[in-house]
Amino acid sequence: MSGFVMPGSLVVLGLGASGEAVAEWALDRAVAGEDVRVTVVDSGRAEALERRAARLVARGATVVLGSDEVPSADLVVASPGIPPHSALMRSAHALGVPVISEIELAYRVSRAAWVAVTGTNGKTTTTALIAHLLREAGFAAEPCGNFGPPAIRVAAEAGTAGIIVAEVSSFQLSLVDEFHPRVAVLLNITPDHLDYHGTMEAYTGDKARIFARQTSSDVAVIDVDDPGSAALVDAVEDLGVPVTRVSHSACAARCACVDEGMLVVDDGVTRSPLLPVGDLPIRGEHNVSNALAAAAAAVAVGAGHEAIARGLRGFTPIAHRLEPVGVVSGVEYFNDSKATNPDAVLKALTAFADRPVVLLLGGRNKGVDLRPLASVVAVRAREVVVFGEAADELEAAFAGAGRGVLRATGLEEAVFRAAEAAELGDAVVLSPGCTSFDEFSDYAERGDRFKGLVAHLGRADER
Ligand code: UMA
Repeated sequence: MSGFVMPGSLVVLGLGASGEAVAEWALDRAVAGEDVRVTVVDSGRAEALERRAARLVARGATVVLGSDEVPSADLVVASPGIPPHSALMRSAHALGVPVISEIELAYRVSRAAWVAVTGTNGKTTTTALIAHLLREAGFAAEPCGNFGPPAIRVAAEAGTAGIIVAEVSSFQLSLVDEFHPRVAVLLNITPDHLDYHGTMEAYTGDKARIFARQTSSDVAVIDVDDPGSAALVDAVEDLGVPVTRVSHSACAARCACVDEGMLVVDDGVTRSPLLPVGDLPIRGEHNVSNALAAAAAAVAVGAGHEAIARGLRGFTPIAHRLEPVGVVSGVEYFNDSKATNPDAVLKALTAFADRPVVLLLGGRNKGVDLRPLASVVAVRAREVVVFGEAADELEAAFAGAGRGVLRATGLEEAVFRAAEAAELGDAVVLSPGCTSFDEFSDYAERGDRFKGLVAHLGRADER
């Protein structure tokens, strides 16, 4: 425990995965004899919330649903999805007590070293990959955070020899204070979550907080091919933090780059080729960047080059990120449901330079201008099917780019329209560029539904 003192009264904002984990952790501490009273407040009233609330109440918590009033507390821990200007968050700040994110709480509670990964896209793959590479090198590394189990669950259990590898979102970073990762990775910054942060400046500012407490004993890994993240290098170096640059172009000391077709890491002393780009099991140019960043982070922790190369070769792509889900009538289907912003879609398209794509775009827009996406996709995709709440906006954006689209109401109809439009050898890619919340509870449910629909097409094809 890094000197964390349990507050007498703790209020948790939001009863989703994050809030539930914080409340359970605090209740466990109460059972262990610590003096803490736990209250959870959620603005919603859904049935799933009632069930979750009943479980916590049975363990001694107070749960208030359907309210934006935060009762007095010594410490408030906010779920990441609660917007800064929401009534609930305003009420919490009005108390005048510390309001922190779950990731900040997990950091304060833990005794392990942290590797933290942020960026608009690629966080999950890179986080999973770093944990995989570190395990391959013999470290006790645990992935958690925005992806995987909530960080508080993992942090509370990890010992001093453990390494916590956390995917951290801008939402989680917006409420950190002491958070101080030994290795901090920034992959890219492109427009996303503007409905939450308001402006790109605010979004970038929250992402940059990952470096705020780092010192000359730490390492920052920053992708310099992405203009949004490259713009922060000078400020991080001004803090005295050594920066490992990530790039597709050959670079000098302290970098992870592609040099003559090989992934190379250079720690400032030794330059080590790892493996040919073509041997990576994950597709697309963005995954080359993710692999380089992961390798640089693993080097910074102390992993050996052989273990890193072995780990990169043996990594299994994760679900909902350009996940191959089957071939029906000579057409291959890919589930990229986690692509919820335009940049993620553009990155996904780089994986299909070798064949025509039928692209499924739609869902709920996060306040982002979709027109630049339409102008690129209009040229790149054989066919585009738009669906969901953003369908009108997408159709108009494509009309502006001089191109028609196919329309569908929801995902199911979109899949069937894509199957009709696809030709032998095409790839049908669900890379929606929007959130799933108009039709599903999250991107995973949307991706699973997509996989089910493709399996159904496959069965129909066999008959
Ligand atoms: N709520 C309120 N008042 C509000 C807004 C929300 O009470 O004004 C309540 C809702 O009624 C709901 C709860 O807050 O009951 C939901 O909290 P949440 O949105 O923080 O969701 P969790 O289930 O706790 O999941 C969060 C992350 N969600 C978000 O950041 C939106 C999960 O990341 C993360 O896996 C989980 O904590 C565990 O750490 C998901 C995500 O979409 C995958 N992340 C974004 C992304 O990747 O783009 C950042």
